[in-house]
Parts: sequence; structure tokens; C-alpha cells
Amino acid sequence: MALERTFGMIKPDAVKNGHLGKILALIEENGFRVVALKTHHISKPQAEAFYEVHKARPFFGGLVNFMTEGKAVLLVLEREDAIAKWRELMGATDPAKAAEGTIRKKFAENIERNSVHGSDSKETAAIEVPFFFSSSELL
Ligand code: FUP
Repeated sequence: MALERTFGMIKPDAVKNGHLGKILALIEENGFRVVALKTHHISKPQAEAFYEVHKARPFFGGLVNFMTEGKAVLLVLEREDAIAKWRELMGATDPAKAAEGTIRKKFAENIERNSVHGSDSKETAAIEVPFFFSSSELL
């Protein structure tokens, strides 16, 4: 299988709670190459655009507040089957339902403050990677 890239994020809860190093270690231990990495304080317009698909949902306002409350770490990750493998390592959206050993099971506070994000398809990755990274950052 060919190498694939996905967009990942370590969200403000995990950065603030000091889990960054442990999450990056899990990423490397699971065979991902970190193609690009930067800290970034997401703005309100960026958060609203990034989660536009959830605009009509009752949790949208809270989600935007959370995503803009502090620095996140933005990632481009590469390995075979990267999109599915990163979502597998993240675990279910709700940490109460996440499998043992997953990042959300270990570190997430609740369904909103759930520590990590990952693109859910090739189409989404193709939008999310350039949303935060320029092509010169991806060489
Ligand atoms: P995921 O792809 O696992 O991040 O999950 P979704 O795309 O379904 O949801 C995106 C984000 O919306 C979640 F990471 C957290 C937030 N969310 C809530 O806050 N409450 C919900 O009931 C569902 C999602």
C-alpha cells in the first residue's frame, strides 16, 4: 500500500494539560512520520470554518470556544493507510466509548475536550492539510 498523509491536531486541552510529549511519542511508536508540525492559536473564524459541517449542531458554539481557548499543535502525518490508522490511534469521539490504549481513552476529558483531531477521509484530508499548511511546509 502506498504512503498516505493525513491532517492531525493535538487540541488545546491536551496541550494545556501537558500531554503533548506523550501523544507525539505514541504517534512515532505507531509508525507515523511527522511531515510537518507547528503550534498555532486557532482564531474564531478559523474554528468556525474548520468545523463548518457542524454549524447547525447545538454543540457548535462550545466547540468553537474550546478550540480557540489556547494553543493547539497542528500535524501532517504520513504512513501506509495514515487516515484510518490515525483515527484508530485517536479512538472514538466520546472518550467514554474509546478503546483501551487509544489517545482519547488515555487523555480526553469528555466528548468536546477530546484531545485530538484527525481527517476522516481522503477528501477531508485534502481540504484540512492546506487549511493550515502551505505547500512549502510539506516538502
Ligand atoms: P471526530 O471526527 O471523531 O472528531 O468527530 P466529529 O467530526 O463527529 O466531531 C467533531 C468534534 O465536534 C469532536 F471532536 C468534538 C465535537 N463534538 C461535540 O462537542 N459534541 C458532540 O456531541 C459531537 C462532537
